[in-house]
Amino acid sequence: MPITPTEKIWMNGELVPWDDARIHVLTHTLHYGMGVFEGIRAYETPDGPGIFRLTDHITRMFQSAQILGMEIPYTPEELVAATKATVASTGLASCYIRPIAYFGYGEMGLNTLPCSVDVSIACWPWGAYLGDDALTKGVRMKISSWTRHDHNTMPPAAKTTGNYVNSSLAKVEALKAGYDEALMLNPQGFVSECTGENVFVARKGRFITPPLSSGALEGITQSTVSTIAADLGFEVTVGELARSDLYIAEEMFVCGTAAEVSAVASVDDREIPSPGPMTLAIGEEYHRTVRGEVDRYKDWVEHAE
Ligand code: PPE
Repeated sequence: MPITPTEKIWMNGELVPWDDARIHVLTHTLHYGMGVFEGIRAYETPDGPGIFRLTDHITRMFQSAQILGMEIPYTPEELVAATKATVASTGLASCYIRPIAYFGYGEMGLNTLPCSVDVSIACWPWGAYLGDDALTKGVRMKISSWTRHDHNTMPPAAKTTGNYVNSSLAKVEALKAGYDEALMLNPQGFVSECTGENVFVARKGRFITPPLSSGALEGITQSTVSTIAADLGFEVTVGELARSDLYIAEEMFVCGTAAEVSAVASVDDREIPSPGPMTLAIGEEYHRTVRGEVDRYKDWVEHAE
């Protein structure tokens, strides 16, 4: 999806003009994929842009860095404040936010220990990730020929730049085959997640979402949606899903910061009732929640001071 430039990007402590946010071609992470990043959304609210679960996203970024053995030269509080300042500098009512920490210029070779760590935060307006009607019409999914990373190959719990080679291969394969998104199985053959979303499948009236051990990212939307679903009176459990569970799903949706709640209309051309009534209720409540319209979830919406 195209990027629309905004005014400023935060780079290593400073807000610099958009066009000046450049890096050297010998930047370490460009070569070896050892970077950690986040995808966050700010939504329009009557009190200005509300950044949804900002602190949780920054916390996960530090956990991703911890897994890589990367020391981010800022505190989480500093990056929370920097994110708010970046959003405020654009004057946008809503946007997508992309913080990234990466090994910088100056060292080459696989040893990251001597490398500097650089951090930047950019934001820009971004529309619906899987299409405007993803909640109401549903997306067509294909099980990928690519397998999700094994825990001892690439750490799936870390949101690292390098992990997305796997996701991009699967995404492009699915798009070229005429589908909207790919579903990834892990090396044991169980459902893990999509290229950029977690998965929820309804069987026998309750939702099942795969555990972290399946190789899925610990999704913040997955956690939000699990809370919303339970509060709406739907049962949600964490559990293993086999391929055939998807083919006979009563309802299915995928969720992520970018994709929000998107219904699934079919998997490998097996149709799934879409959007199911539970999916629709959860998706609509998510829509209100991120905009600060649901009192009990208001603490998730973080405003610039
Ligand atoms: N799994 C993967 C692999 C993933 O990339 C995401 C986010 C999720 C699950 C859902 O996580 P969360 O956003 O915390 O609910 N994917 C980001 C988009 C990837 C992209 O760059 O494109 C996102 O939603 O921002």
